[in-house]
Amino acid sequence: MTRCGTVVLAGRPNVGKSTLLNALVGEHLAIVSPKPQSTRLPVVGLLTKDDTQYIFTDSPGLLEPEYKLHEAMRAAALRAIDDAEVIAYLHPLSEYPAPPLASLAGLARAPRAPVVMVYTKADLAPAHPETLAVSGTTGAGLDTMLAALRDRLPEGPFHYDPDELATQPMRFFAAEFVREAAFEQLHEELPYSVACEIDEFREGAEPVYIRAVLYVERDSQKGIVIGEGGRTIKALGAAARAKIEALLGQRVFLDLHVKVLPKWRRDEPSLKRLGYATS
Ligand SMILES: Nc1nc2c(ncn2[C@@H]2O[C@H](COP(=O)(O)OP(=O)(O)OP(=O)(O)O)[C@@H](O)[C@H]2O)c(=O)[nH]1
Ligand SMILES: [Mg+2]
Repeated sequence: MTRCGTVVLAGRPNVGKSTLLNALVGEHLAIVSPKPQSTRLPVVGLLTKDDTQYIFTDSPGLLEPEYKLHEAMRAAALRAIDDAEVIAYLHPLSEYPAPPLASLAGLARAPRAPVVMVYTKADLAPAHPETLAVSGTTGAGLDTMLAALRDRLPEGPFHYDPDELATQPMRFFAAEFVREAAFEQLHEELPYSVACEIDEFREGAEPVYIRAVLYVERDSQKGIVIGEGGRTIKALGAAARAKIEALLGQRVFLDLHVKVLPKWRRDEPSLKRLGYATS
């Protein structure tokens, strides 16, 4: 009998959830950044290995909301935890031991699904006996983690073709990779004011034509994102295009524009339009 089920990767911001999703799936699906709070929406990655299909969900980091976007991120993370059949609770090994997930997440009671404690960034800290520790960077511990998860997954048929890696549309990843490039190329708080919307995605064309709008919150930010003579937006677009091409496996023309959507992080209709639903 095969096994198949959903596993959420949950934990504080910056503990390495997205890096681990990518390492498990073997593809760069989820955006990664040294800056915390880079993931805003869950990203699903599939791994089919032997008799087991793992449906992983990378979730936004659990945090204390300071504005509406944070509330949407927290709601999305809690929903992903609620929906999962197994919860992989991630915490850096250097900060052993982890607080209980329920207290970290501010849950009224322990979550319904079984929790597997996974210590991350094992390459940065000395080993602890009896702990499951992994490194998304080196790949250490991944097989042990998969075996522990497998034991807790329900028996049942696969939900997806074993060759599939992702479930979300390419335009979702395109918008995410523009954001990842923004996290890499823009400084300090600016990446947090960046959102991306894909206006057009013409797949029949060669190269694939993608028209994207990068939103910031203020006019002054727009100037910085564009840069002197358009230098910054050009570099950002080139980096984003390379990421999209790598996943799509096709050449891409990325038509990237910068616009201001005033205070979108605190504005419910703007959040909704950008796909960050709060409820
Ligand atoms: N050395 C080392 N660094 C890691 C490892 N996993 C993640 N990192 C780094 O830690 C930082 C955060 O990684 P992410 O994968 O973006 O963390 P996250 O938990 O998804 O963060 P949010 O989405 O912001 O909540 C990045 O700079 C990663 O390169 C690891 O196993 N070893
Ligand atoms: Mg992340």
